Amino acid sequence: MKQFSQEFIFGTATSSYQIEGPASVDGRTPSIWDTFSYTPGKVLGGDTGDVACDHYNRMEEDIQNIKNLGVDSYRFSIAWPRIFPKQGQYNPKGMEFYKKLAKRLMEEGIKPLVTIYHWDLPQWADNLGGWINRESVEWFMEFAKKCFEELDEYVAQWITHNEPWCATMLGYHQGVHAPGHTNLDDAVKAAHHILLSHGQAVRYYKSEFAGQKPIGITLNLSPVYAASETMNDQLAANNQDGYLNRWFLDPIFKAKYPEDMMNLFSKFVHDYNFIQEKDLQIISTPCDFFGINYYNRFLIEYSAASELLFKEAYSDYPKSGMGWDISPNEFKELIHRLRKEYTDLPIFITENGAAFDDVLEEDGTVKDHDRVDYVEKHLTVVAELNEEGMNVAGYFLWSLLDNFEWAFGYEKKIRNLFCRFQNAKKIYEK
Ligand code: IFM
Repeated sequence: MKQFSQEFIFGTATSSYQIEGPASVDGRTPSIWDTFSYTPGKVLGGDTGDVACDHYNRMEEDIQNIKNLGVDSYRFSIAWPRIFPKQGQYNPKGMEFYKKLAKRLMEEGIKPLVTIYHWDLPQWADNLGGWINRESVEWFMEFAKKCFEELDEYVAQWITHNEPWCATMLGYHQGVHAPGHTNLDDAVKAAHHILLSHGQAVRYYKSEFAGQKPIGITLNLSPVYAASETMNDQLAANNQDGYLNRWFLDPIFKAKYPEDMMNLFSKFVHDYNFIQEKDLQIISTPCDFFGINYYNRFLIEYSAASELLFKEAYSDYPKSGMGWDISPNEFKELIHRLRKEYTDLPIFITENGAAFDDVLEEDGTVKDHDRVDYVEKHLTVVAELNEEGMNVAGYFLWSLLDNFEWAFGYEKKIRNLFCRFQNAKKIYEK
């Protein structure tokens, strides 16, 4: 049996827009995801987060579900348009919901891990240019400060941003997420401002709330492999690694953007004047831990036809319901690389999990073998990493609830079935 230390944190995670529902009560105004999901053709089946898991109304029931899971911690995010429905206008009613949630979790002995931004930018902010506008850093700071002031006493750990790559490259470059832009120039600016707002929030928190709770950021990272030994495929894999991983890791941990990527991007990014003096120092402000969301590896090959000269290659790995390679061994390699090239900070796996279609047994039940297998394999890797002294301090299963999976709407079942996780967890008792 693999052992986890007593301090190891088992948790489960969600985000506001994906589960809350009640999109226009208690003063909330639309976010970019309300607008995007109401735009025909953007979300599969025309699904929206209007109702989602109705968590806003069913919070108490969900807390009991979390409690029954026996996890140590619950990671959730705060809907910015509930807190600042209009520019500069604080809405205490919106904050009340999160205060109650965090307090109730504490009462039940569950540590609240709060993500400040998980993609639901207020529409008013997007109307002013969204993350492309440098003023977004100030808007975010106003929001973050209110969260710190009102919630810090109930929160165990803070995450400034979830997956800036998705928020910017999917949202401003590939156009498949809100706000749906399709140019790299916008995406790179948006990424810079998100990272800058992260650094500023960490600085502010550490100076105003010194010695309080651990604070960090969560990136989605995937190890990238070349489909062949050819120079072209190696180059292509390096480009994807730069686009997905290094563009975010380097500024956070090395206070610089990767030069090879700056050159590659320069065909689309007109100038880099938006990077001002001291920005990179701020972005690289030391954190207390590093959050990683891990789902899959990438196999990449050269493509002359694609903007950044790479595309996904055929891979014969078994796939999750999202079509992603199931790749626990590569998960281990990713952590080794991070330890070697980037950081000694405690690592939290702030998301891991898999979508699978329900398979009905003869007796009409769903035994969920694939998901159990996926979770067990990844938990085994975490345990092995800790045996090697890699300091992985926690693991959060995505997701607590079967939720709104962004552009896929409610199509993908990316959930944690309570009893299944409990079973998996029993194998790895602390
Ligand atoms: O559902 C998402 C989550 O919002 C961010 N990380 C990946 C998950 C699965 O796609």
